[in-house]
Amino acid sequence: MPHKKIPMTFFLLTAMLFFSISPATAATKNELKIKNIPFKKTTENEKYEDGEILIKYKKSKINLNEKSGKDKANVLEISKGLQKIRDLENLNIRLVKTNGSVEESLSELKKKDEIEIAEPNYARNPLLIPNDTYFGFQWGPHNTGQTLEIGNPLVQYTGSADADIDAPEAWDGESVLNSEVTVAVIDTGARLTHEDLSANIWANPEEIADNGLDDDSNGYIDDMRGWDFNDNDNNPNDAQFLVGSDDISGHGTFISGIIGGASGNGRGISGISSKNKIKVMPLRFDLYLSSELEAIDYAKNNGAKVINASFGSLYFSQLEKDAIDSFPGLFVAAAGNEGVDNDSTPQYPCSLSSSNIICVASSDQNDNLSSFSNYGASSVDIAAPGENIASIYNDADNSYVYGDGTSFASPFIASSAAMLWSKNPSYSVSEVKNKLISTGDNMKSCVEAGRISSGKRLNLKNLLDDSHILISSSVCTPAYRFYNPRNGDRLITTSESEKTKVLNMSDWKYEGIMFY
Ligand SMILES: [Ca+2]
Ligand SMILES: [Ca+2]
Ligand SMILES: [Ca+2]
Ligand SMILES: [Ca+2]
Repeated sequence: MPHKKIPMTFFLLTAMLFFSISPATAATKNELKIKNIPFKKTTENEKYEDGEILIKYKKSKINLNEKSGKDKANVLEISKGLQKIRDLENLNIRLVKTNGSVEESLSELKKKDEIEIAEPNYARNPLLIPNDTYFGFQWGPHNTGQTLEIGNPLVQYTGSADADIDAPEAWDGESVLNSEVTVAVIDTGARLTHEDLSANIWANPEEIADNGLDDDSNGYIDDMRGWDFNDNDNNPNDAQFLVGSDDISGHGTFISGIIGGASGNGRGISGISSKNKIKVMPLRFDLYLSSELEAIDYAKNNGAKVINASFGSLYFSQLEKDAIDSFPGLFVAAAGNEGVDNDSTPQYPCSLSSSNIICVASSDQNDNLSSFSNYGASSVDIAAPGENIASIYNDADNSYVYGDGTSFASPFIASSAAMLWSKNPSYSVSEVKNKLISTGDNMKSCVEAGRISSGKRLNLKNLLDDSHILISSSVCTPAYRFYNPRNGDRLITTSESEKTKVLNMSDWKYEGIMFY
C-alpha cells in the first residue's frame, strides 16, 4: 500500500471538497496482518443443515461406546423415524437425519429421558475475509488493531481492534441481499477503467452506446455510465480538475472505491459489498450549484437510491434544498473538515433541515472523532471511518492510496444504506436513515459522542441484522454549557427548560452540549 500523505486542503469555492489524499509513491511497507484471522464462528442468523439433528445421550442410560448402547439408540431413533448418520463417540453424541420436520423431531426427542440434549446441526460460517491484497489495510471495514505506515517520513498509526463497522460479520449474511442498488457519486468523476472499480460502475440498461441517440429519452445522449456535468459529455472519467493550480482530481475515484471497490478479485481493496451488489453512478460536476442541481436530477431520474455528497459550502441555497427534497432516496452529506461545530457554523448541504439528509462525521482507527472532523449535536447524525482510509486513485488503473476527510466517511454511510436497501427494497427513506443511526456502536468517549446527535459510529453488521437488539441510545448524560463573557462565569445545566431560559438571556453565550 502506498503511504505518502499530503496536508489536508480546502477549496473555497461555491462548494468545497472535504478531503486530503496521499498519492501513490512506493511499494507496500508493512506486511498484511490478515493471514492469521481466526476462524470465527457466528451465533447469529443461525441456520442448520436440512433434516440433521445432533443427539447427546445420557451416558448412564445410553453409552455409544458400547454395542448395547448403540442398539438402544438405534431402537429409539427408529421409533422416531430417524436414521443414523454417524457417531461422535467420544462425546456420546450421534448425528441423525429426519425426513420430517427438524422442529417436530426435536420436540419429540426432548421428551425422552435417555437424551441430555438434542439440537439442529447448526451451520457455522467462517468470517468472510475477501482475498483483496490490501484488505488488511482497510481498518474501516475490519479493524484488527493493525498498524498502518503512512507519510514521508513514515508515521505509524495503530488502531484498536473492532473500532470498525464489522463488515466481515455483515458479509456472513450477505447471501440474503436481493438486488443491486446504485449510489450516485456527485464529485470529480471516477476512473472508469480502474482495475478495482470498472466492474461496479453503473451501466445504463436502456441506452445504446455511441449511436448519437438518446435511446432512453432521459435527456442525455449515449449516457452509458453516468454523465459529466462539467464538460457536458457522456464520459464522467476522473480527469485533471484544476482549482487554481491544484489538481483536485482523484477525489471522486477514491470515494467510488470505498463504495464499489471490486471485492474478491484478488487485488486491491474491497468495497462495502463482498458480493459486488452496490454500483457507483459517477456524476462529474464543476463544484458549482448549477451542475450539482443537474446531477441530483439525473440521479433521481435514473434509479439511484442514494446520493453521496462529499462537498459543502457555508452558503445556504434554496435551490439546493428543493433539489434534495425532491430526491426520493437518501442524500448523504459530509460534515466538513474544519474541526468546527456545524450547529453554530452551518455547512450546506449537511446542515439543511431536509428529512432525507444524513450528515456524517469522521471517526479514526480508535473510535475517536477525527480531530479535523466537523461535528454538531443536532446537525451531524453519525460518524463513520474517515481517517487513514485505503482506496483507489485516478493516476493509474492499479493505483491505491490513503486519504483523510469526512469526504471519505460519507461513502461508508452511503454504501451501507444501499446495502440495507438491497436486503429490504421496500424500506422507506426514513426507515433506512433511522436504522443507520440507531444501530451504530457508541463512540469511545461521552464527550465525543455528545458532538453528534446519535453519539454513534456506523456498524454494518447491526444494520443488516434484523434480530439486532437496540441498546438504549447512550450511557452519557447531556449537559448544556454557557459562558458569560462579561465576568467569565460558566453555567452548566442538564435541564432542558433551564437551557431554554438561559438561551433567551442576552448575557450568556451558548457553548454547546457536553456529556458526563
Ligand atoms: Ca469488527
Ligand atoms: Ca440517454
Ligand atoms: Ca445512445
Ligand atoms: Ca479488489
